[in-house]
Amino acid sequence: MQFDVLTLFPGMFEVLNESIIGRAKEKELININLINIRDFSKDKHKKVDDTPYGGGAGMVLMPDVVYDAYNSVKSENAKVLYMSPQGKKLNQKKIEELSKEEHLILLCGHYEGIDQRVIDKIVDEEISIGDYVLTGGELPAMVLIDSVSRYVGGVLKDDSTKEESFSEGLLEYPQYTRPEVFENIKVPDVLLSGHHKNIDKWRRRQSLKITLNKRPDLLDKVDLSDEDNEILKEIKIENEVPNKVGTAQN
Ligand code: 4FM
Repeated sequence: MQFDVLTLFPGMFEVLNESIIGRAKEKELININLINIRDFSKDKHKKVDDTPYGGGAGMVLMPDVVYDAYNSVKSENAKVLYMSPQGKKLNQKKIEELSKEEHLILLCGHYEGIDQRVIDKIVDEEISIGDYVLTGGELPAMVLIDSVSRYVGGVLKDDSTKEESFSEGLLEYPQYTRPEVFENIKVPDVLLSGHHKNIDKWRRRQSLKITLNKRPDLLDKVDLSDEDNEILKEIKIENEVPNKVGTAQN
């Protein structure tokens, strides 16, 4: 998958050389091409921004500079995304959808923004990673690249994206590893039992319980089986009962 990033700060993207995304780049499963918008300045002082018409604070990225940067990487089937707090909220569904594209061009804004005319001309979709304002679109672009790349074939060692309960709208069950006893706290017995059907049932119950207790809003959107709904009813009753000392509530 091809990512082209239009940015004034290409150095920020060094973090993508580490860990899973770094390996995906080495294996050429993804390619991340960083385009410094400043290279397309028309000016001997490499100026890329100017004061806003109508007045006001800050500076605005000039449209011709951004347009030339875009023209240097555009392709027939590229989708152009503008990272901005005004965008559609990024979620797991959108991430999976974007992973089916072969070419994404990510436009990172700074200062007070980018001249609206070039946004209207080149941008297919405005994307936000959340309701807060950052100093630039670089961190959001990296969030998008990381989350989308997980869906590219071969990037994850064991493609956990399919079984991820988050993909279907639930939170993940808790994980445990050695030692069996840590600070007097034992790993739940069922996980040591080798009884795979019971382990799956326990994990499903944990996912439902954790989602109910931490993010009940997620349960409104997820479609649950009749058995899931029965388990949820049990969990709600359990939640009303004070825990007896020494009794694990799993
Ligand atoms: C801030 C871009 C102001 C443009 C930024 C303007 C952001 C976000 C973000 C920086 N991007 N989700 N939140 N970008 O804050 O995606 Cl005008």
